[in-house]
Amino acid sequence: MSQSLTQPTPPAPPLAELALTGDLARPALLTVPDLLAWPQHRARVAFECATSGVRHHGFEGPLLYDVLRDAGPRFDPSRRKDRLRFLVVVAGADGHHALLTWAEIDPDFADAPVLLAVGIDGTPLDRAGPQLVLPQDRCGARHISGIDTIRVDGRHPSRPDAVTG
Ligand SMILES: Nc1nc2c(c(=O)[nH]1)N[C@H]1C(S)=C(S)[C@@H](COP(=O)(O)O)O[C@H]1N2
Ligand SMILES: [Mo]
Repeated sequence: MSQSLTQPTPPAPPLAELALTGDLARPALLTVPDLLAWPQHRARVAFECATSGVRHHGFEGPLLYDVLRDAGPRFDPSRRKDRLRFLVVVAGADGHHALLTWAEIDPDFADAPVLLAVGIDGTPLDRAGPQLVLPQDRCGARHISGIDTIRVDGRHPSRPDAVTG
């Protein structure tokens, strides 16, 4: 008696997409495979979660700085003070989000080796979405997984009453 040997293969879930938005000359919609176009870095990190204790992971991916710089933040790159007014809002698809300052990742300032991970412990993040990796953080809360939006924001007036329109 013959039997069907092949089951229909369920369609693969779509690739996650990351939107780079805000005060950028070149906003972009990137997949995790797109992030392989930048130089790749590795980091072994340990961080503590308030609820589940210490975690150890190995990540690889481009520097957040390299990816955002290529999106063209709307500051004058030759003026260091101009860059100090920019924030980077990193958000997961579940709404968890954190703010970094541009100066935190800028080589002229704190130069933190923050990664936009394309893989965790050897597993690609193509469908889960990229993950923020801050090797210098003791706490795990900024290791945002499933990032779907990174917004660069340079609209910070020096005084609240200076806000216009
Ligand atoms: N998208 C998203 N990322 C997140 C969180 C979250 O709630 N949503 N929690 C953070 C916290 S509090 C910790 S400690 C780490 C936990 O990482 P792990 O799941 O690899 O242990 O993920 C971080 N990344
Ligand atoms: Mo946590």
